[in-house]
This record gives sequence, C-alpha cells and structure tokens, in this order.
Amino acid sequence: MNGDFTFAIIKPNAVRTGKTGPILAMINEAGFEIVAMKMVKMTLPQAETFYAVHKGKPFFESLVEFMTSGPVFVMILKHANAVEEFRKLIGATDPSKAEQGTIRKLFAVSVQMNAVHGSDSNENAEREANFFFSGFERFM
Ligand code: 3AN
Repeated sequence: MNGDFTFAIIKPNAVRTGKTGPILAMINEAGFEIVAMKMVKMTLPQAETFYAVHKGKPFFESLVEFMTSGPVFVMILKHANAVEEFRKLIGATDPSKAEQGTIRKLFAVSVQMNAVHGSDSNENAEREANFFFSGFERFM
C-alpha cells in the first residue's frame, strides 16, 4: 500500500471561490482515485498540530489563520507512485514557479493561498491521512 496513496487538501481560498469542482476534475483526469473525502473546518489547535513542522517559521501564524479561515476538503488519493505524481500535478509551492497546466498555476493566488496541499513523502501521507481519517486503510 505504501506509495500507492497520498493525502491532499483543497484549501480555503479555492473552496471559497468555487474551484473545488474544477480541481477535482483535474485530479480525476490525471488518473487519481478519490478513496476518501470530507469537508472540514479546521480548528486552530488542529491546524497548529497539522503544520507543527513549520512552527517557528515566519509564516506559521498566518498559515494557521488562513487554513482555519473557512472549510477545506481533505482527501486520500490512490495512484501508482501517488506522492510524486500528485506533486507533479499541483506544481511548485510558489505559483509563480509552477509549471503551466498545474493546479497551482491555474488556481493559486500566492505562496500561502496556493489552492491545494499534497503530502511530500510516503511517511507524511500516512501521518496526514491518519490525522483526518480513522482507519483509512479500509478505504484502500
Ligand atoms: P508544500 O505545500 O508545497 O509542500 P510546504 O510544506 O513547504 O509547501 O509549506 C506548507 C504550506 O505553508 C504551503 N502550502 C504554503 O501555504 C505555506 N507556505 C510555505 N512557505 C511559505 C512562505 N514563504 N510564505 C507563506 N506561506 C508559506
């Protein structure tokens, strides 16, 4: 199973501006299977824990404020080599550096409001999926 799934978030700016449908269509067209998905509005402690790795960085406070500013869609995506393939589909963290045709190139408005999140390793995919879904293995 390891390597076959990743964890993703459609962030508040994209949900708020009605981009959920177009983003899901791109995920679908790229061959990912959505095996679990739900809408959540993160609490401050939840966002602080989820982004604990960034604690102490200058953008930490505004990142958790932004991520709790409205509902998000969290999901588990299945695909061969899912982490890497999904990072290719979303493009660089900074949308000005993202390749043409990537989700962030199309829908991000800044480094912070960059429309989507994708896990950066198999270990983090596992940790992040478990953070939002209990017993997610049964969805696979
Ligand atoms: P990625 O989401 O591409 O893996 P990370 O893990 O480095 O990027 O950063 C997590 C999130 O923190 C980003 N998606 C972005 O919203 C925010 N972020 C990262 N770097 C900055 C920055 N320099 N200024 C503002 N927000 C940032």
